[in-house]
Amino acid sequence: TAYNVAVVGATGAVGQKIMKILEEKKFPLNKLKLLSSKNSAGKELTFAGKTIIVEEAKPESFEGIDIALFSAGGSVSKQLAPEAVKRGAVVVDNTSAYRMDENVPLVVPEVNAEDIKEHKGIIANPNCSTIQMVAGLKPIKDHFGLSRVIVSTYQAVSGAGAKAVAELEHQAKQYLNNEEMEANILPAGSDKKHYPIAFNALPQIDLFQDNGYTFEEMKMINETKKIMHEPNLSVAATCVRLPFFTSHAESVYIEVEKDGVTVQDIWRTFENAEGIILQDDPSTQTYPTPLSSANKEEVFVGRVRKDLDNDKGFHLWIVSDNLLKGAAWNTVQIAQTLVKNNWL
Ligand code: 11C
Repeated sequence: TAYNVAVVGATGAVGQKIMKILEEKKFPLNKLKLLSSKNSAGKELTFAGKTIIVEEAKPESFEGIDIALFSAGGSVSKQLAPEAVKRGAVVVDNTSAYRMDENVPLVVPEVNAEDIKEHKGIIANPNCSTIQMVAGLKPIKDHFGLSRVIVSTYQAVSGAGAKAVAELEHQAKQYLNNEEMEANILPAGSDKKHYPIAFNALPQIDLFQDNGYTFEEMKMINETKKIMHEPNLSVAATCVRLPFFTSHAESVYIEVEKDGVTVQDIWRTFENAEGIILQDDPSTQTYPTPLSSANKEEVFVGRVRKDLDNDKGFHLWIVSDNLLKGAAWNTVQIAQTLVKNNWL
């Protein structure tokens, strides 16, 4: 069987990566429809050597579509995902619009693929920094139990969109030319104040919530509990933006439930885990970095250490491309799982 697939937000950074992966993985396509906002409609994009004209996304665009991959921002998903579902499509949504909706499965296939079965038309793709962390936590939970997670992130500017990427490039040039840096986007486009990201680190990703945590931090906390089916897991997050373009890195402290677990046990678990590549050898300075993991689909783990005071505590370093496993690749994986299991 081959499917009619729509990509909503086809001209955006994630939409482009989704198209590339659909082509590379030879997704069983009958027809590919490329949709965007009015502004980008009419653009010509190439897929598998053929030119496709991008159309403006409207409710009627989803007639005859089997699977719609949304990556055009929360308001577009709020408005058009139900229209797509009404017309018989299954939506995989890359925005935060439906993630915490109890009728919407929130899925990282290596962790909770089975949840896809329960969908009622919409499946949500988690936040990028959550995806790579839960991919690393799942094999630990399965083998040793998991009671606590404390994460600090080191996140790439591409997570904040193309304008943030351009802002970093511009500020870096200004700084090196001894000019004053202009800041208009980061830490959060819609917040009142903006600070330079070049040669800096910003402990704010997205807007502050009433409890003093940022929305990005709360996404990591709430989404992790939902994906792992662990409402009582203790999770804390501090999310920080750094001046590099691609891949989020995370320092993750975990506490396992089992006694006597060793670093070697954890290594073995990661070596056998789907979608994970262990890169951990201090003797050869082997560990993943944002640059080494960029443009790769796996989640990379290194720097596994036992806590010096808590026998059940371990420290991990988890790195992955935020636009691939963190967005486009996880989205296509969900679509692949849907069709492979006939769960449409
Ligand atoms: C960032 N994690 O790095 C965000 C971007 O909820 O899908 C992803 C936003 C989302 O700024």
